[in-house]
Amino acid sequence: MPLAHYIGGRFEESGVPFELVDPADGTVIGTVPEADAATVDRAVTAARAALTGSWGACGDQERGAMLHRIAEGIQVRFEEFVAAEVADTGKPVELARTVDIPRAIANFHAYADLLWGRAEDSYHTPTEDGAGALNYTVRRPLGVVAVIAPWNLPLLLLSWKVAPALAAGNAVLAKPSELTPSSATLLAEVVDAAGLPAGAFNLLHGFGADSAGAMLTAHSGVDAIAFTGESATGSAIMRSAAQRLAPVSFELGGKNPALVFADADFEAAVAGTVRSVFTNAGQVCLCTERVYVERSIFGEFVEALAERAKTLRLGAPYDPGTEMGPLISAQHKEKVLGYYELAKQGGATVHAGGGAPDRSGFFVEPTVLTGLREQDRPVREEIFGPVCHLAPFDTEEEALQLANDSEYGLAATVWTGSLSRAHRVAPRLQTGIAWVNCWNLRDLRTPFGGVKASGIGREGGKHSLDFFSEPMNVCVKL
Ligand code: NAD
Ligand code: 6OD
Repeated sequence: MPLAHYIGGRFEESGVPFELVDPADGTVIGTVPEADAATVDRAVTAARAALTGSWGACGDQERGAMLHRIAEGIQVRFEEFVAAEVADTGKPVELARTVDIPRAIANFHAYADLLWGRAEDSYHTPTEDGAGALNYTVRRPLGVVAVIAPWNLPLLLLSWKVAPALAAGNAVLAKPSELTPSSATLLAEVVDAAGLPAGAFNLLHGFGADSAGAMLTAHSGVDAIAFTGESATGSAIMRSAAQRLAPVSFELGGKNPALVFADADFEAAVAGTVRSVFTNAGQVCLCTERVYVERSIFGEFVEALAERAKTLRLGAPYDPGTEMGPLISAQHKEKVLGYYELAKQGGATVHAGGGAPDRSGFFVEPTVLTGLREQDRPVREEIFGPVCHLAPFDTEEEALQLANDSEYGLAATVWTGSLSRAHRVAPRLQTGIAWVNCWNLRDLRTPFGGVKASGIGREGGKHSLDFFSEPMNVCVKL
């Protein structure tokens, strides 16, 4: 099926088409229709109708069953989803097979299951006549919610919000990134086959500013917005939502630090840092871009990391042995290379990489830098590429001060052999997530999100269900 919007249970291709490009070789691989204002309006109307129709009448059990069917539907078409994700992103096929698509499946199963574990407060309240009153909480969906997702983990991050939004009984308007529309379109087919009532899930393609994204966030028929993407986009969306006081949940950018103490398992810290810097070509919001290493092992650590970076095999997604793929677009490649240049001009020592290989596609080299000052832009700003800057520290206090000196606060990683240090340091990190001796180890029930410019609110487990629903107090005089 060609790429299409999915509105009120129907696929449609309205709107001016734009081109979809394969990042691995720069060729055009398809066209995508850009939703216009009338199309967005139709989708909002369809979603509102679903809330007052059969979707609104579904109980937890029915919605849970539908979510499980969606998960099973993705599983059945697993390789199609893998191929879609690989075509749009150029990522190594193994990454899509082991992370992106399994996690999307897990997201739907997890929120279907979580519906059953949900409990609400109830209180017996004393009254003067001695009979008392019963207070209890009812949770209701927010209504029509817009889910706007980025391109780096397309289906994983879209389903991370769509699954809890549907579980809580909302009608969803999903907009994937303009760069990665394919897996979301397959998801619409799976949702359709899973028998969700028309309008419960709708899909719109298009760009952000001055396009479908901005139209959704400004639409008076959209009751809430869940967004993952750049912090600057979050600000624009918040301004738009503020006009009508619509609630927002934001998962935004990061400039994540790793702290490597001399008492850490050296090999594990190097291997873990390689993963946390270079996975998905550094295009994961949780990737490490700043590495602080205790001075006594600094030189040895830099050398080990650079050695590994130099041997990472860049390649096409289906080439056996490919460890790192391209960046998402020519524009993003230009941005990342701009930071490499800025670092060199700023006096950085380049221990690995620093440029782009001579091949088609949007590849850049895995890059390891030292020697910049903390206030230099490549150390302060999110690059979102396969690059990190390392600096030494002398004390635990200094390590914490360096890690926390950032406008961002998404995730941090601590490598240490001391249990006491781990518990001392982790809670003092100004981030939403701290990993100790691991990276990106996820339990879907845990709170996920960032502080400072890295986000607003928490998602994950009951936190997502809390965002996507509103508690109401009922007080009954007995
Ligand atoms: P982006 O902000 O450019 O775009 C994300 C989505 O928002 C896309 O669908 C885009 O079309 C839409 N959009 C853009 N401008 C908009 C506007 N004015 N109004 C409404 N919608 C708009 O982000 P990106 O480049 O796709 O993704 C990379 C960024 O996302 C990085 O900063 C990364 O750190 C962040 N990210 C954060 C998390 C997290 O969980 N914290 C996860 C993944 C990515
Ligand atoms: O694992 C997740 O649930 C999650 N939200 C990951 C975000 C990755 C950012 O690129």
